[in-house]
Amino acid sequence: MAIDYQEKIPNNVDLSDDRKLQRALEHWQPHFIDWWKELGPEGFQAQDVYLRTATSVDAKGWASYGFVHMPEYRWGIFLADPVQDRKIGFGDEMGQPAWQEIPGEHRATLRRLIVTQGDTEPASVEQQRRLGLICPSLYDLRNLFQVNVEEGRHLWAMVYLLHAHFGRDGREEAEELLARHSGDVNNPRILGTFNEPIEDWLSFFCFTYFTDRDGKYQLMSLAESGFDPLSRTCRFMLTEEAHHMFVGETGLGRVIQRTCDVMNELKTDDPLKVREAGAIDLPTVQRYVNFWFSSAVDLFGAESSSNAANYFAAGLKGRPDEDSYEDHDCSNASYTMELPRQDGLGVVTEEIAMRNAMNSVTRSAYIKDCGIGLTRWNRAIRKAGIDFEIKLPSERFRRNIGVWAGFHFDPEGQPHTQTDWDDKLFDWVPSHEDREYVQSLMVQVMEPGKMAGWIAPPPRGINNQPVEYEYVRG
Ligand code: BYC
Repeated sequence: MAIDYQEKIPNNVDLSDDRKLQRALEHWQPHFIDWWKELGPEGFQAQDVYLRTATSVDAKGWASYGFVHMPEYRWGIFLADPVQDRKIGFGDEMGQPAWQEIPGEHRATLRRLIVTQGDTEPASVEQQRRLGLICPSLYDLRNLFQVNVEEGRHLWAMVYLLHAHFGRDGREEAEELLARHSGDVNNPRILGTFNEPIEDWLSFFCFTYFTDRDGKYQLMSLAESGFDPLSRTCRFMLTEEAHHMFVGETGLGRVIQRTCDVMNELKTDDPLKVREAGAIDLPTVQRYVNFWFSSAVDLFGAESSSNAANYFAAGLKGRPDEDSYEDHDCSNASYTMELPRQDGLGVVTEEIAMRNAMNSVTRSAYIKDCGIGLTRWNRAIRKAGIDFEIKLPSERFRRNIGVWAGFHFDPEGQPHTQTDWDDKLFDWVPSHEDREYVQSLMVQVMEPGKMAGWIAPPPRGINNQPVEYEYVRG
């Protein structure tokens, strides 16, 4: 379906046929624009940015690039094309036709899931809003803004579902999505990670690598939903998530490459000497990885969760790639879960019902996927002849949600006493000095093709443009 970009709200959902819904969304739109201007990217609202705009849901619709002022980026609502006669693929109602309208008994649960998903999108824009002022290059600046405008559209997608299917409570929830703010003590964002400040680009790259990958896994789970409009929205959003993770993986890869180059130039593996030369030493990169990975691992919820069991039983939220499993009912299956011994100084196992273990199943798939980038970075480190390996910490490390919360397990998964933990924590996560050092490197570079000294240039530009292209103008 072609999308009319002259409409106030470009969309592929026949909005003009539903005047009430159109009016409700047109009422929300100025609130969104005000929020974007106030809490979106600082300092670049009037610049021309070389952005990719999705003009349709097929592969061809992804090829549209052009210069846009961010507040005028078209926030089209998109649903992936419907699958004919789609059926619910798991749980107690498996094989029944997917719902086009929400069954009354699932209304509150679906609303909660959609609101939780929707809340993360503006949260991440708020977290990243000052990064433009300290960008390492125009190429990176443009990538940041591409990520930001797409999060804006993901918010629109969730708001569309709330307005279209939840009546007055949906409209109220949509307003709340703009009222909660990342890090606000009185009205914070719903999930922990989305209240963590992102004040430097190393954190941004870790966030897009680890947190956006949680986005991928949660969207894959919701794409399995028996509520078809949610499934179609998430399928479309997933196409954008890949670029965000690319920004994270290549960003961290370029930081590591630059560090290796400096280490080889200076023939040193002394972190202090690396810092004196203005690069980010590898142990500091590891501590940032530890911080953001452990925060992201919490986003999957508790290891054993009756919420997750209910979502699965009801057909609301499946497992990523549900088709790849043989058993889509799981009511007779079990899962062996690790948990801390009562004194916190050991690990025991327990059999739990598989339906209750769905968060653990998804988390394990996520952790495996996280490993792929590390393999690439470690290959580059080895190729540079340097003896260092970036590792994923244990999923027991620094948890605030689930069975490991309140205990003290180190990145290797070994238990510690509170005193031990307090002594060693800043060997494992960035200390105040680490953050200050990284912050000291964050100086804005706006000359086309030029890179800050702590990051290697990318191998190629965007959309066949050269690296030295002027991606942000004006
Ligand atoms: N922080 O039974 P449990 C993305 C709450 S990222 C704070 O274990 P459940 C993106 C939980 O809400 C993807 N609270 O939870 C990435 C529940 O509260 P209520 C976002 C937490 O329901 C980058 C209570 O603890 N999408 O798209 O099985 C940039 C009991 O927990 C946390 C979704 O998350 C936490 N980390 O699973 C931009 C999908 N974890 O309800 C975007 C929708 C849990 O008792 N959300 N709690 O008040 C869900 O599917 C589930 O809510 C969760 C939790 C997976 C988050």
